[in-house]
Amino acid sequence: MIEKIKQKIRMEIGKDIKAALNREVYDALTSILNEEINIHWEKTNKKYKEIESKQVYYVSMEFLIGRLLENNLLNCGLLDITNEALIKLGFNPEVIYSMERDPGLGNGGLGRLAACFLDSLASLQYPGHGYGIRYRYGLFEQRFVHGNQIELPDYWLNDGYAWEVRKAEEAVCIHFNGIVHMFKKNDGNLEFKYENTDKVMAIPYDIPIVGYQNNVINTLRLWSAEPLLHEKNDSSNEVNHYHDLGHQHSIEQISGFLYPDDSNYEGKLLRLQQQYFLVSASIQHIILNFKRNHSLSLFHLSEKVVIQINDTHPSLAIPELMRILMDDEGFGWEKAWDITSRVIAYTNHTTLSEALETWPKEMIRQLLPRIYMIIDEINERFCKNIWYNHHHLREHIPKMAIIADDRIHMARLAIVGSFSVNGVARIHTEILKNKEMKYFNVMFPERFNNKTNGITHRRWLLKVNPELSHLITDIIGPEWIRRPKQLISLLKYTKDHSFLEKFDHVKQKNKQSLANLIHERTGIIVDHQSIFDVQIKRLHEYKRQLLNVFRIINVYNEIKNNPNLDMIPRTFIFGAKAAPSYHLAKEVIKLINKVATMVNYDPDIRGKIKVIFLENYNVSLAEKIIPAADISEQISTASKEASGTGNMKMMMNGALTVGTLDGANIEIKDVVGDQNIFIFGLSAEEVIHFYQNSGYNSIDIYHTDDRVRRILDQLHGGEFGTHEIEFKDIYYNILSNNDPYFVLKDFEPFIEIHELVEQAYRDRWTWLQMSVTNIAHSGKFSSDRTIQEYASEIWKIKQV
Ligand code: NBG
Repeated sequence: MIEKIKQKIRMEIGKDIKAALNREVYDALTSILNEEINIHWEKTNKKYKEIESKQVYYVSMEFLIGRLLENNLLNCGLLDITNEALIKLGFNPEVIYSMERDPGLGNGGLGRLAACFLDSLASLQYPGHGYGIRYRYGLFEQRFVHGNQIELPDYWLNDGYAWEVRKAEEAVCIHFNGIVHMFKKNDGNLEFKYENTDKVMAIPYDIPIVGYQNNVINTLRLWSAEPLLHEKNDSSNEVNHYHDLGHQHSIEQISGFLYPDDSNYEGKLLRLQQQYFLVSASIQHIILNFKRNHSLSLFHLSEKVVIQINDTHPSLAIPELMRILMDDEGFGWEKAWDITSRVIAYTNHTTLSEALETWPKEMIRQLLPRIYMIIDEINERFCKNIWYNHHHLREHIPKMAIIADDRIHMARLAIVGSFSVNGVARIHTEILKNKEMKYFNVMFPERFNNKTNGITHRRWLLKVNPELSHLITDIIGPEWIRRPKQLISLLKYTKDHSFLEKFDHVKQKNKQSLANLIHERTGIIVDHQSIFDVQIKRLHEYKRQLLNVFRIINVYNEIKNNPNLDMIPRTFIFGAKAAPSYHLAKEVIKLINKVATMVNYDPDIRGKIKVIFLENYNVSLAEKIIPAADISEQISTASKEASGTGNMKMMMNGALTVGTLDGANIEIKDVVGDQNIFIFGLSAEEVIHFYQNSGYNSIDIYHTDDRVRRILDQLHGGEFGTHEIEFKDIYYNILSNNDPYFVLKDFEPFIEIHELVEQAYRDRWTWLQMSVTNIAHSGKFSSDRTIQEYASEIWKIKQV
C-alpha cells in the first residue's frame, strides 16, 4: 500500500509523497480503491446477468450513505494496511478520511435506513440496488448564531465526488405536463399519445456499494436532471439564450435540493416533480434491464424484479409502471394491474398524520395528465370492488378512497397497488393494522407484515468503534462480524471483571476523544468521567427534546438551591437539525442553546452539569458521538416513533437506553430484559386513550408540581431569554394548547427514572454488566437480520 500511494501521488499529481496535501492523499487513495472496486463491480453485474437472478430495487427519495472511503476500505479488507501505510507515510488516517464531504442526501432515520439496507444487501450477497436522486444540495448545513439555527447550503459536490460514475449513455427521458390524446384502435382497445410535453433528461450517476469482504459490488444509482441535449444548445439569438438559461435552470432544479422536512411534507410542486422524476427514471430503467437480461415476456416481471418503495414518496411507481405496461408495451388494464401489484411492495415509516402525504388532484392532473388518468381509474375500480365485494366496508369508502376531498392519498394508493405493506417495528405495525390502516387490513390482511428496522453493525460498530470491536473479537472470536447474533456469546463475560475493566477502558477512551472534539468545536471543556447523556436525532415535538431540557433546567434549579447536591457530574449532549419552517422546533433549539450558556458559565454549578449542543449533526458526527455515549435518550411520546434506529446504534456501543415504550425500544427491552433498560412514562395505549377522550389537563400539573411551575415560569418570565416573549410559544403550546406531546405528564416519571439511572451508575460493575448485556443482545438489530427477513418473506430473492 505504501508504494501504491507514493506512486499514485507521483504519477497523478507529480509530487513526492512528502509534499502531498491531505486532500491529495485522499484523492490518491480513492483512486487506488476505485480501481479495485471497478473490477469486482463489473464481475458482479456480469454474474447477475448470467444467472438471471431476481433483483430487488430499493427506491427512495433519500440515501444517507455517510463518508465512504474508510467504509469501503474496511469492506474491501484494506483498512488495517491502509491505516498502517498512512501512519508510516506521516499522515493521520482520521484526517485523511475526513477530507471527504459527507453526502447529506437524506433527513434522518428513513434515509440512513436505506443506506444500512444497501450495505447489508451487498454484504449478504443479495442482488439488490438503490435508486435515488443526486441532489446538488443535500440537507442544509446548520450553524448557530446567537443560539438560533441558521441554514447554509450544502455544497457537497464542489470538489467533485470520487465515488460516482456518470453514465450519460444510460440516460432516460421524463415527460411532464402536455396533453393526452386517446384513440380507439382497430381491435377496439384504446391507445394513448402524449403531446407537447416538457422533457427532462434523467442522467444516472452510479455509486458502488461494496459488500463486506465478499467481492460483491451492488449499485446505488442516483438520477440527475438535465435539459435535453438539442434543447440546451439550440439558441440562435440572445433572447432565446436567456430564455434557455432560465429553462435549463428550472429543469436542473428538479434534482437541485433535498426537501429538509422530516416527517412532515409541504405540498410543493417541485417535490412532486422530484418524486415523479425518480420514479419514472427508475421504472424505465428497470424495464430496460429486464428486457436486456431476460428473454421473458414482461408478464413475468415479478419473477425477476421486486420494487420496494421507501415510504409513499415513490408511490407514483404504481401508476408509472401501469402507464409503461399499457401505453408502451401494449398490455390491457387487467394484465398490467396484475403485473404491477405483484412487483411493488411498500414500507410505511410513520403514522403522524401531518406526514401522510396527499397531493391536490388538480396538481397531479396538470403536471402528470396520463398518470392522473391511471390513478383515477385505479381509484374507481378499487371503490367499486369495495362496493360489490366487501359490503361490510361500504360505509368506509370515504376513508379508503384514493381520491377523496379533491386530494390524492398516497398511502392508500401505495397499499392498493402493492403486494406487501410493512411497518418498521412491532408496535408500529400493530398501530397500522389496528388503527391507521384498519379497513385496509380488513380487506387485505395478507399484505400487512412487520419488519423491525436494523442498522449495519459493520459501520456502526466495526468501523466507528475499532477498539471495542477488537476487544470483542479477542474474547469471543471474529465470528460475530459475519453473524452479529454471535455477539450473544458476550453474555458469558458479563461477570468477568477483567473483561469489564477492559470494556470500561475503551469506553473512557472514546469519551475522551469526544471530549476533545467538543473542546475543538465549542471551546468547552467537559469531564470525560461525567455521565455522557446523549440525545441525537432530528428535532421534533414528538421526540421531546423539550422534556429533556425541562429535566436539565430542573437539575440546574436543584443545584442552585443546594450547591452541595450530591450527584455524579453529567454532560448532556445534543445533536439535532430542525426543518427550516418548523417554528416550534427552532424555538427548542434556541432554548437548548440558552440553557447551555446559562449552565456552562454559572460558577455555582461548579462543573456538575454541562450542556453541549453540537452544530450540524450528521452521519459523521454521529459516528463520533455514539461510541462515547453512556445514556441513549429515546423519549418520544409513546405511539409516535415508528421505530427509531439511533436507539439500536447506541445500544450496540454499550449505551443504556432511557426510553418510553415506543418503536423499537419495546423490542430492545424484550431482548435485554427489564433490568437492563430504563423504561418510563405513558404507554401507547394510554396516549391514544388520552387523545380520544381528552382526559389530560396540562394546567393541573402546572398547578400541582412546583418544579414544573418553576420551569414554565422561568420560560415565561424571560429568565432564559434576553426579553420576556422569547420562549412564549413553547410556554403556550404546553399550557394553552394542552401539551400535545405529554411533556408535563411524563415529566415526573422521567425525573424518577433518572434517579434510578444515577443509582445504577454508582455501582460500577452493575453498570458495566448492563452495558455489555446490551451489546450482547444488539445482534438482533443488525440490518442483516432485517434484510434476511425482507429477502425471504417479501422479496423472495436468493443470495448469490
Ligand atoms: C422515520 C421514523 C423513525 C424510523 C425511520 C426508519 C420518517 C418518515 N420516518 O422512527 O420516524 O426509525 O423512519 O424507518 O422519516
